[in-house]
Amino acid sequence: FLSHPEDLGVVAVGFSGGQCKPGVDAAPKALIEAGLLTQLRDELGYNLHGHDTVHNYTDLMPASDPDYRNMKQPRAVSAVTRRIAEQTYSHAKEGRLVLTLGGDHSIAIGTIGGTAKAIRERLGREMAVIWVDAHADINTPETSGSGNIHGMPVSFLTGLANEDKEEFFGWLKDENRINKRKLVYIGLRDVDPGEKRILRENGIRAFSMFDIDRYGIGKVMEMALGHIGADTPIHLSFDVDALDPMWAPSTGTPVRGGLTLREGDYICECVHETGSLVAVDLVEVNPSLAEPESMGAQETVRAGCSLVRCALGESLL
Ligand code: EXY
Ligand code: MN
Ligand code: MN
Ligand code: MN
Repeated sequence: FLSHPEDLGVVAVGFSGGQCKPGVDAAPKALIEAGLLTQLRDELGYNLHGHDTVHNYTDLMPASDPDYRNMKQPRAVSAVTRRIAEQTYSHAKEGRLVLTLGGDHSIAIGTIGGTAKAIRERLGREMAVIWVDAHADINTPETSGSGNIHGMPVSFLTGLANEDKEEFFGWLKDENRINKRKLVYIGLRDVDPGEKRILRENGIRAFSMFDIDRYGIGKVMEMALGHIGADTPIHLSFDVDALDPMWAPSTGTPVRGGLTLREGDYICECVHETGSLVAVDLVEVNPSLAEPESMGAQETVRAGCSLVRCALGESLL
């Protein structure tokens, strides 16, 4: 699905407005300083585009941003994700593979919104999304208990949440949205009651940690990719909190009982192996949340680098 599979469009997003803990905006810098982009260029052979800047979108920050429909910082998140959508769109429109380094998971409104539109225009196809996360991030503004938008991106992307006003995600159009039948979750273990109802009522395919324990990650990936169907462009949105805190402690909403690093890498390897990957997000690494002496921040950054390298083909022999 890529006309330039060796060309990688990089969007480094230093943004934390989808939740309340500072520090997740420092993740792209930490991942890059750990050598991620150098490895992608020198070891995996990608030509990088757009990798020289970490965007913080300060020009888009509103002077005041009161809650709207229970959403916190709605104008900032809407404006930033709108800009991100333009960035991922222009890479994907060129036929490049797109890598976005977050940032909190609200940014997926932009990353997916932009690639979905480009894939429609370039290939006339609906793309699938594999959402790897401890959480479902499918609250509507009304079902959310926290008001944090990083718990809502999937509801906006699937059209389950709607809003007409430009400054509150009204810029999202059908061309930016994804088909809920082509959405698959992996790794869920902390899903709000309202989200469970949404998943059930909409028949959304989800593989929880229960399924991974029951079937093993090999079978789960077979079923997940089977649901999407062969020959469908795939956007992989990987929240590092899908990993167990043993591997990724430095993240805003850690939940015990998660994926091993090896299971996370395996998910990424399987997606790479399809040959259908068009975009990858890595989000929710927050280097400032672990005790400095615990090395938790470095461990989490290292895990994040490993996931991205696996998604981009490191494991091929
Ligand atoms: N479901 C909770 C909420 O909506 O606030 C927690 C969401 C955490 C979201 C993290 C990024 O995956
Ligand atoms: Mn090329
Ligand atoms: Mn998430
Ligand atoms: Mn999460």
